[in-house]
Amino acid sequence: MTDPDISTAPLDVVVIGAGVAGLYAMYRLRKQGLRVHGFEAGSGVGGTWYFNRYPGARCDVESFDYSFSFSEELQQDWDWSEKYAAQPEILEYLDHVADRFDLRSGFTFDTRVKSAQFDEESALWRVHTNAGHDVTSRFVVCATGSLSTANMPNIDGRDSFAGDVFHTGFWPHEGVDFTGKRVGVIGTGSSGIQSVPLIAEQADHLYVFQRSANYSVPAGNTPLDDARRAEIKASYAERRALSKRSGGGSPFISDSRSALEVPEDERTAAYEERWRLGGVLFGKTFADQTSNLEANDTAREFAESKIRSVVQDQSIADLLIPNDHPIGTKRIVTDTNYYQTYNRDNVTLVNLKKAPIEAIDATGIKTTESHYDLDALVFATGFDAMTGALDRIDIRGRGGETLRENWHAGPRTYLGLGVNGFPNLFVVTGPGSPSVLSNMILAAEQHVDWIADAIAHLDANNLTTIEPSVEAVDGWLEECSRRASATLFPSANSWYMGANIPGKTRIFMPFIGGFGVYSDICADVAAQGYRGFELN
Ligand code: N01
Repeated sequence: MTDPDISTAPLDVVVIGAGVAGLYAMYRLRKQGLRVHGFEAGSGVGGTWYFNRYPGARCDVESFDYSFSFSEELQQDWDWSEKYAAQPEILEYLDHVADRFDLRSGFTFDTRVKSAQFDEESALWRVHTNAGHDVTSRFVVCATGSLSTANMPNIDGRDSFAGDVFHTGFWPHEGVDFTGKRVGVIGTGSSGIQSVPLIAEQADHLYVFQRSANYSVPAGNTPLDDARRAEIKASYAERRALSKRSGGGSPFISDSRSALEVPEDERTAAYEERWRLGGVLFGKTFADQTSNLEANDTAREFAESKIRSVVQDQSIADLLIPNDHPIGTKRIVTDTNYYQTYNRDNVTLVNLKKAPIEAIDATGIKTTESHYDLDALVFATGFDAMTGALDRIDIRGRGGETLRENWHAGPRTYLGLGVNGFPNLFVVTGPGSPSVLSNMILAAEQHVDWIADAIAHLDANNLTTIEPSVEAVDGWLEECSRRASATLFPSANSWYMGANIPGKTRIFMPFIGGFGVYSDICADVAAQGYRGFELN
C-alpha cells in the first residue's frame, strides 16, 4: 500500500511523529526543498497534547514560551488566554500551526512505524508501518517524543477489573464523567497531581494510591489580558533570546549566589517570591539548589512548610511530604489546588509505602491492609521515558544491529542526535540532549534546525551519510555522566534515571549542562565540519 505522495522512491526524509518536533521537522525540511513524509500513530497532530487529555492537563512552562519561535507572524498573531495553557488550548494551537503551514498534508495518520532498516548497499532506510507502507528514504527523523509510551505497571490481576480503566496518557477524547463514582488514581507524579483535584470534584469518593510523594508548587496560573499580551509580544525577541541562552529554555535566570551565602530573610523572601510566581522554576531559585544538599535543604524546608500550611490533617501532610529525594531532582509538579484536595471529605490518601498493592480484582484494589471498592481506575503511572518509543520500533542499522542491542546498557547517542552504527538516523530531543529538562518546543526547533543544516551540508558537498563515531558517542556519554554526577539528580529514583521501569538500565539520560550551553556545543560541532561525525 502506497500513498500517492510517497510512491516515488526514495524519499529524502521520513519523519516519525506529528507532535511539536514532527510538525516543525515537516515545516523546516520541506522548506529546504526536501521530499518529506511523516507517519503518526494518532488521528491528528499534537503528540503529547493529542493523547494526554486527562482533566487538569496543563503545561508547566508559560504559554508565551512554550510555543514556536520560528515564525514572528505566528507568535504575534496567536493569543494565549492563560499564563499556563491547558491541554485543549495547546492542541488548538498545534492544530492552527498544522493548518497555517499546511503540515497535515505531509503526514499519514493512524499509522505506526513498525520497523526501519538501513540498507548499507543503497545507503537508504526502509521503513514499514502497521498499515502496510513500505517506503525508502535517505534519512529518518525520530520525532517520537520523550514521554509518549505509557507505563502500565504489571500488577497482579490488572486486567480483571470490571469497571472503567484509564491511563492519563491515553485519555478518551470524549472525556470521562466520574459523577457518583468511586474512583482510584494510582500515581502521584505530574499527571496524577494535576488530575486529582478535578476528579475529586466529580467523584463520589476518590482514593489516591501514593507510592512516593512528589514536590508540587502551585501554578499561580492567571488569565492573560490584552495589555499583558501586548507587553510580552512587544518584547518577544528579547524573551526568546534569553530563553535560548538559558538553562531550561525559558526566560529565567537563577540567582547565581549560593542559597547558603544569602542571609536567611533574603533567601526566604526569594523562595516566597518564586512560590508566588508559581511552578517548576521554584527548583531553580538559587543556582546551587540541585547540586548542594545543604542548599537544597533550605528550599525543601520552605516547600514543606507550605504543604503543612495547606493540609489540615498533619498526619496526611506527613505522607504528602517526600522523604526520598532532594527537591527538584524529580521534576517538580506544577499544580492547581492539589494539597487543598486532601482537605475534602471525599478524598482518601492511601499510603502504598506502608501497605503496597497486592492485586487488582474485579471490584477494586487490594493492598496488604485493605480492599478498596472502585467503579473506575485511573493509571497515572507515567511513561517509559526517553527510550520507550524508539524501543518499540524495530530499528536496525549497519550489519542488522538493532537499536535495542545498541542501547541495552542505556541509550548511546552523540549529542542526543545521532547513534553510531545507524547512519542518517536522527533523534529529536532524545537521550543525551537537554530534552525533558528544557522547553520542549524550543529544544525541538534547535534540534531540527541542526538536522536540516546537516542534511543541507551533505547535499551541498555530494555526501551521502552522516554517522557519529564510536569515540564521539563514548566521549559524549562521559560528558553527560560527568555533568550529572556533579548534581544531586542521580540520587533520585526518577524516570530521568529510568528508575520507574522495572529492569531498565539506570543511567541519567538527559544532558544536564543547560540548553544554551548545549546549543553552543551543537553549533560548534557543525562549524568544525561536524566534529565527531563521519561523513561519507
Ligand atoms: O509520571 P511519573 P507522570 N504502583 O512517572 C506511580 C511530564 N508531565 O505521567 O514514584 C504504584 O512522574 C509512581 O510512583 P513511584 C513531566 O515531565 C508534565 O505523572 O514510582 N504506583 C509515580 O507516583 C512529568 O515528570 C506535565 O513510587 C506506581 C507515578 O505513578 C512526566 O511527564 C503533566 C506504580 C508516575 O509518575 C511524567 O509524569 C504531566 C505502581 N506499580 C506529565 N508504577 C505538565 O505539567 C508507577 N507508579 C506539563
